[in-house]
Amino acid sequence: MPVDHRRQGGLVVFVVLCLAACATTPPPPEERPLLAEFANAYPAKSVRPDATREFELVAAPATLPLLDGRALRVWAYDGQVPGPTLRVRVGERVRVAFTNALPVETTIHWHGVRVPNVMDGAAGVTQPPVPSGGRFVYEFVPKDAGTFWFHPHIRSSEQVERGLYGVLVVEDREPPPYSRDVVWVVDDWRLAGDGQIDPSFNTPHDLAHDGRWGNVVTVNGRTAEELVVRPGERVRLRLVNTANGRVFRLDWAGLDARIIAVDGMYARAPVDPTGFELSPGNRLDLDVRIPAAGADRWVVTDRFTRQPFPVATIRAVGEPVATPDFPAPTNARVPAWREAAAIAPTKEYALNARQGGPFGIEWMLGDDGPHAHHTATFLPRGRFAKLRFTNETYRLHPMHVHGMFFKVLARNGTPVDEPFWRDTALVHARETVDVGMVPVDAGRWMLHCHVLEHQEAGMMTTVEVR
Ligand SMILES: [Cu+2]
Repeated sequence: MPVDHRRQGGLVVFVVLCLAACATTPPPPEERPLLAEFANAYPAKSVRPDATREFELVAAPATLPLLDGRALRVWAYDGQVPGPTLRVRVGERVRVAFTNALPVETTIHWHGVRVPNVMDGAAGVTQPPVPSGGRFVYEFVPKDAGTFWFHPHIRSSEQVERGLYGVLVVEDREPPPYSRDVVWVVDDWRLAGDGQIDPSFNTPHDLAHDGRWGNVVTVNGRTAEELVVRPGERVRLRLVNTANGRVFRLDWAGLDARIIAVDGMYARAPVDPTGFELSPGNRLDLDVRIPAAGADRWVVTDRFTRQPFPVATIRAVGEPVATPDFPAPTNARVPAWREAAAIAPTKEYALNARQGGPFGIEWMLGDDGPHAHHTATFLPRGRFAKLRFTNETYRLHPMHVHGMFFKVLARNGTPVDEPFWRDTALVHARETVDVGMVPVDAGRWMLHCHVLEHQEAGMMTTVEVR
C-alpha cells in the first residue's frame, strides 16, 4: 500500500505539537496539592539494575497430584500448579525465556508489575499472542518490591482456570527479618463428575453471573493446606487470589495478623485484615505473629459466602523461638488525597451488559461497546486522573488497571481513605467507585474486569498514558 507522505507529515506535526503542549500545560491549581502529595509515593523509575536473574518458563499440559492428591489433568508452568514462585530482589533485571508448549496460543501478563508496555503480555494490544510451539523473552526491571503474579492474557477464563498462574516475589533490597516468608495461592476449581476440570468454559450461567465459581477451593493446589510454624515465629504471609471469579473474605481465627501490603505495595500503616475482600487478582501481605504459648492451631475460614468453609490451617509445633522484633514495613507516603473529592472524573465508565456477541451476552465498560481496545482513554503522564466506575448491574466487578496503582477515593459518593494503593478494586452490585491515580509509566494499558468470564465477554478497554 502506498504511503501518503503528506498525511504522515501532518501526523508528525500534530504529534510534536501535542507533545510540546502536553509537556508545558501546567496542572490546574486544584490538582497541585494532589500531585505534591503523590511525589515519591512510589518510584517513577527503576534503579539501574545491578544483576540479571534468568528464568526458563514452559507452559505445557501436565497431569499432577493436586487437590487431595488425585491425578488432575492441567495446564502448568514448569510442570507445577501453582507455577513456580519467581523470587528476585528489587533492582535486579528479570529475564524470562518463555516457551509455549500448549496446544493453543498464549501470553504472560505480569499482574501489578510496572513493566515496559511491550512486556505487559496483553495479547493484541502490547504483543501478538505467542503461538503454540513459539517462544518470547520477557524482560523488565521491577520498580516496586512486593507480591505480584503472572498469568496468560488471552482466553484467560480457560487458561488460568486450567492452572496457568505463578507468583513473582520482588523482595526489598533489605528484606525485613521475618522468621519465614510464605506464599499462599488461593484458587477454586470446578470439577466435572469424572473428577477432572469441567471442560465447559464461559457457560451462559457463569457469564451472566459472577464468573466461574468452583466446587473445590485450594491453597497452593491442596484442599487441606497446613502451614506448620514454630511458636513465637513472625511470618510474612503473601496471599494471591488466582480464582476466575470467587472473592474471599478470610477470618484469621484470632491470630495476630496485620495487613502490611495490598496488591504488592506497602500500606501507610498496618491494617486489621478483618473484612478485607480479596477479589480475583488481589494480593495481601500479612504480618502474622504466632504466639509463643497458648493456642497452637488456627483454621482460616472464608466468610464471603453465606456458608463459611475452612480454607487452610496454621499449626505451631515444637519449641518456641524468640519473636523477631522490628517495626512492620510501611510506606508513609501513601497519599490521603482528601482534596480529590472536588475533582471531576476524568472518565466515567458504566459497567453494564447487553445481549449479543459470540457468548449471547456482552459485558461493557462505558459506551464504546465490548472489547473497546481501540478507544483508549487518554491519561496525561504525571497528572492526576480520576476514573468513576458505575455498576449498573447486580454482579461483582473487580476492576483492574495495568501499569499503575490507584487509590479508592469514594464509594457511592462517600469519600474513603484506604491507607494503601491497589491495582484491583471490587465494585459491588449497583455501586459507584471512584479511583484516583497519577500514571507515570507511558503506554497503552489494559483496564478490565478481573472476573475472567466478564473480561472474555468484552469487559475490557484501554487507557493511553503519554
Ligand atoms: Cu465483571
